Amino acid sequence: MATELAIKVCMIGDFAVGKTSLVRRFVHQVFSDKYLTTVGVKIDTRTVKVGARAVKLVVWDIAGDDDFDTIKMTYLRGAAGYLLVLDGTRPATLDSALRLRERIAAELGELPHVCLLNKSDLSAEWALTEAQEQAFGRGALAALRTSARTGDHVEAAFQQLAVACVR
Ligand code: G3D
Ligand code: MG
Repeated sequence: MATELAIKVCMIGDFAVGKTSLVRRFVHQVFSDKYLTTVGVKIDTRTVKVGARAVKLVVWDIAGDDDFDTIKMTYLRGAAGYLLVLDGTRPATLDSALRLRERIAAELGELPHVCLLNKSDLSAEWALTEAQEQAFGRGALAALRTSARTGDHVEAAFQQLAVACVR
């Protein structure tokens, strides 16, 4: 087995877009007991394969209801990349995602990220135009419609970020 490489990736996005649910789905297990309660962050890990390499994704997720306008950019320190999540049934979450991405770029420079248009299972309530979806995906490694409920594209989102981060 090749030496395991560990990389930090962060979940970014407005409140209730599904960040925690996506991590739970990806990690396939009950919540880990690794809490950093003092900084309000929860950390889960899962190892994926990138070519012949084992890559341990160390996934940082903000606990509770904290919104990113109040969170410090130190959350992202040392991150190789991030997943930028919106809720496809709530267009306002696109605005917050775009704002967050700008802030990250301004403070930390361009970081690899994958855009997740989450809650794709709620197709009847989908509220984004094609133009909005394109704007969201611009500059990202990929933009994927995901569902933490059905698991659709969740695996692919984390995998694509892992591939880009070890390249
Ligand atoms: P957050 O961590 O970004 O704040 P959560 O978001 O993961 O806590 O999810 C917020 C709510 O959205 C939860 O509902 C969760 O079940 C729901 N949710 C997350 N992802 C999906 C999805 O892909 N599809 C659907 N239909 N719902 C999703 P509750 O009701 O528990 O608040
Ligand atoms: Mg959460």
